[in-house]
Amino acid sequence: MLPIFSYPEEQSDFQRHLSRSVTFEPEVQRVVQDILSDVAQRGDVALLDYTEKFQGIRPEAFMVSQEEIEQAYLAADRAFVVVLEEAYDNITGFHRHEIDKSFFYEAGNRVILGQRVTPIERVMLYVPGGKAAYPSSLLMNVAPAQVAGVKEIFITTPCDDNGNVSEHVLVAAKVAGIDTIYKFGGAQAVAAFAYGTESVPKVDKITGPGNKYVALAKKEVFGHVSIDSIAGPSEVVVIADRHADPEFVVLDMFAQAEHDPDAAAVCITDSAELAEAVRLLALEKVDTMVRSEVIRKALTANGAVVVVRDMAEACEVSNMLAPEHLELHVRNSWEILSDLKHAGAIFMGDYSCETIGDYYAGPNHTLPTNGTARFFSPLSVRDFVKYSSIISYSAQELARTGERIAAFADHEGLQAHAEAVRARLRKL
Ligand code: HSO
Ligand code: ZN
Repeated sequence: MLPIFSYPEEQSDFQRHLSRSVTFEPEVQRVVQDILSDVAQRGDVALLDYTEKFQGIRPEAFMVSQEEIEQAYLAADRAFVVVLEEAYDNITGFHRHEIDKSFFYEAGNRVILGQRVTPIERVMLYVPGGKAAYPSSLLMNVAPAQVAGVKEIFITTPCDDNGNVSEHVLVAAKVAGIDTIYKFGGAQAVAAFAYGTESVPKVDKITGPGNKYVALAKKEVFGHVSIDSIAGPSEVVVIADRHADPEFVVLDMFAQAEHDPDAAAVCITDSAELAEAVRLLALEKVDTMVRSEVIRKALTANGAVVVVRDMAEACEVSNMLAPEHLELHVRNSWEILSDLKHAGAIFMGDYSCETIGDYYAGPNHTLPTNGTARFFSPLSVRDFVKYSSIISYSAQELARTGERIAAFADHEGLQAHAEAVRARLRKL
């Protein structure tokens, strides 16, 4: 568990150790495709059939009732409700800074050009069931959609054997003001909202994490509807110097590892002493953790400590990994920020652990995974709007430029394009 590599000497060993690929097995692809086309054709009945087949329950109602939501809310621990409310306010507050405004400008000669921003109208947010039913993820998906102005937000989450959904999810939904909650999960739920059924509305966009069937179903319906990114196994990189506290480093690596046996946690340090201390403490502590088995698996398969010669090299290695989460346990984290090019979220200094970002601070915890921070960004308000170009031309400007535009069309051999302009020029 947690081998130590030195960089650059052992760069290729370390890269081999950490290489993870996200591929969907052909069997999963076949199953998902069947589900998608069946739900597209047979609607509600297919949705219920697959729910019965995979979960052993045929829910009587499609949606959670208002009483169920109220009951869950009243039964919830008050302190839990309060922290959910605070988190929701923080997340909403952060996302308000992301609002893109429409713009219009005068381009001369009474021409007006612009871009108008309008919200996507209908969105479905998928919330996984079982142990991974995270109320935090519900808040992280709902808040930016609301800030964007999405009118209709639906949640779907798989129900248990008795037809009930996670109370924690219901409480979070109540805090976020959402009361349209469906009881379905899996690829069949994605299909239902992508195509619409008798009882499930067709939406414009589907967001939220899920297992490999859900992820592949989202990928398959992309284009028919919009989706957020496909979340892969997640990771944390901790850059630490000799001032770092090994206990903080280890617990932050464990926090990532406890999510999933495929999660990755890497510490990059210029101190051989700290590297050794982190490894030893991790070995000592792992068995004391409730999820020790998952942590051990993750840190054995995808855990590493990399010893570099200086902070410039630490940044180089981090940029190579393009991690989802990047923590800087160094004396002056702001000093190296500009050298860090690719990361989903960057946590500055010893007191900014990932947990704070996962639950509470405000920025979104839905982040690009598996090296995709090179080209993807955190979930944001921008994911819930779309942009329309506005073009308002004046007769004067067309008189000035029209013949050139028509000639451009001639070069493409598109006569009607050219004539559309020349017809106007004749009237001027
Ligand atoms: N670290 C996860 C989010 C999460 N953590 C939810 C706890 N609950 C992915 O960024
Ligand atoms: Zn987490």
